[in-house]
Amino acid sequence: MPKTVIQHVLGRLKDIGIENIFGVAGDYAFPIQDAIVQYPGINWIGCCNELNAGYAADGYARVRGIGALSTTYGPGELGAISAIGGAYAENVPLFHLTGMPTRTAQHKRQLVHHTLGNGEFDFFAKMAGPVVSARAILSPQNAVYETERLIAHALYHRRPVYMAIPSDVADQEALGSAQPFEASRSNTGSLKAAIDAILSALDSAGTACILPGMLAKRIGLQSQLQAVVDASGLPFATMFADKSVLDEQQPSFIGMYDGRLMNPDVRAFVESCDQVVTVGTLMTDFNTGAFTARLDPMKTIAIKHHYTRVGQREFQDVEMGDVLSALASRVTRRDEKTSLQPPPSARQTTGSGGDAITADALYPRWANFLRPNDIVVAETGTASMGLAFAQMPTGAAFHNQTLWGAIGWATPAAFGAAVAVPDQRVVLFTGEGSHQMTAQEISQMGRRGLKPTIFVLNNSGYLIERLLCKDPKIAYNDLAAWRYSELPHALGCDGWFTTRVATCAELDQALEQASQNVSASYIEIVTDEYAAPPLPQRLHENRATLYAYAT
Ligand SMILES: Cc1ncc(C[n+]2csc(CCOP(=O)(O)OP(=O)(O)O)c2C)c(N)n1
Ligand SMILES: [Mg+2]
Repeated sequence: MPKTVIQHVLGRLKDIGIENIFGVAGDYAFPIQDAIVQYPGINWIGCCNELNAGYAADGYARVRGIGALSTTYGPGELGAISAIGGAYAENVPLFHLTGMPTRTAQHKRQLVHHTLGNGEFDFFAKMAGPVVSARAILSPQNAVYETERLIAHALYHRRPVYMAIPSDVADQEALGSAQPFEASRSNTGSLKAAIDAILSALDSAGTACILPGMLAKRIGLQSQLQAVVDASGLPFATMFADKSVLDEQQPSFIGMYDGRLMNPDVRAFVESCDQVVTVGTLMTDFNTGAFTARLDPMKTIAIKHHYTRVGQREFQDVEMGDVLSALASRVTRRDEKTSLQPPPSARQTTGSGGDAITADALYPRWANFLRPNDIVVAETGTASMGLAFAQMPTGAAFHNQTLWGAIGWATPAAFGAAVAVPDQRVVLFTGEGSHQMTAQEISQMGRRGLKPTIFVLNNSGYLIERLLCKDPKIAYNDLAAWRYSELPHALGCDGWFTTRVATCAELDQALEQASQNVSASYIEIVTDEYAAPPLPQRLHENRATLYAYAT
């Protein structure tokens, strides 16, 4: 049977691991979305709006390696564009499938709905351009070739791609042909030279350590990276965006490295090493303690996705996976001695009874609540800045949008993660200001019988902004006061455990109940307006030097 354009596209997406496509319906996308609903082994996952669909696909892809969303033309696709930008910044490969008006409507420059009314039809594909690695408008002739090209881009760059299909094209027979995408390989000579250079740098280093990076996780190289840690005996520290790339319960983990803002012992050790091996890290503001980290490039071995740098020498055409595998088999084991210990996993908690929930009371309790294999989704704001310094249990993954930092991401991303792995516990930590942006997506979790644990930190406003701006009490940091714990009920989340807690005793009871709960839990935690964990406090104290705008 000849395949239609959309059948071909979905077949290839399924081949590379896509089993769920998030989105919002629309008439120009009907042929795409009819096919998704009918396609064996692919599920349609409806979302409340396109931005949320983008975030949900992003959360799904962080867990499963790749994700997809489908939207309609114009207002539909533009709603998703901020989420696509986030996926680009954070190396999350997504397929954005959007429906377009028919080719005839385009040729006739018809005044059809969802256009700007000026007869132009390719504006929205152009607008997608800067936030994707590649884009295509399909025809029956180019569909097969363009699908392979977009797959190659998404996987080679680990970035989103955009595909628009005119509504008369989707059900036409796919006419062309193309070689299926093949994963890129290293140049053998360059690979050997890179490994020789790395080994020689390590052999002459008195002390060395590893900074594992999130890109290694996005490419699916965690076991190869772990093999390097095991074979080399090198300790590792982790930066914010890279948290939980490797298991934090192993003796090689020495703690979080955040420049001069946090953990001075970790900073002193990392920065004193003769060699630091970075694997897919990015030296962003939030990874480097607002650029207070000091790593000498001459003492850095940077293993990137498609090239490696050893001091000044750069080795092109060497794949991260090949470098890690070769390194694990050739590196000499050393027993790097550091006196550094990661924070204890079960932390002492403070506060009891009717005491208010301070940051000191809250963050250790949250850390103790986590268990092995949890999927933690932590929103931008004070909550993630506290939790990032809690040691994750074995197998637990910590997800945060550290570079893009769009508040509102975490709630739909937690939905996407829960769709990706319905049998694992997904725990969402969000500030209430962020939650207000995308809270309606919890209804999709309820609708699908998913069982997340959701903590909404209610500190009466945008606390992180209060701490960074000139006047903490300024009007733009205040919020409408919602009754958060009533949202699940209003949004159709039947059978959820919901509560609002304002004292330590209430919090302890809620945590206990949530940990026993076989259904979903939604806990609103009320704290003082200024209850902040150490990192945001440090940012506040140092804002005059760290942020020009705060002076
Ligand atoms: C989409 C988007 N809009 C605005 C911001 C700016 N911003 C960063 S953090 C923040 C406030 C977060 O408040 P909340 O979720 O209540 O967390 P808190 O810091 O109070 O714990 C805002 C508005 C942003 N990062 N992303
Ligand atoms: Mg808040």
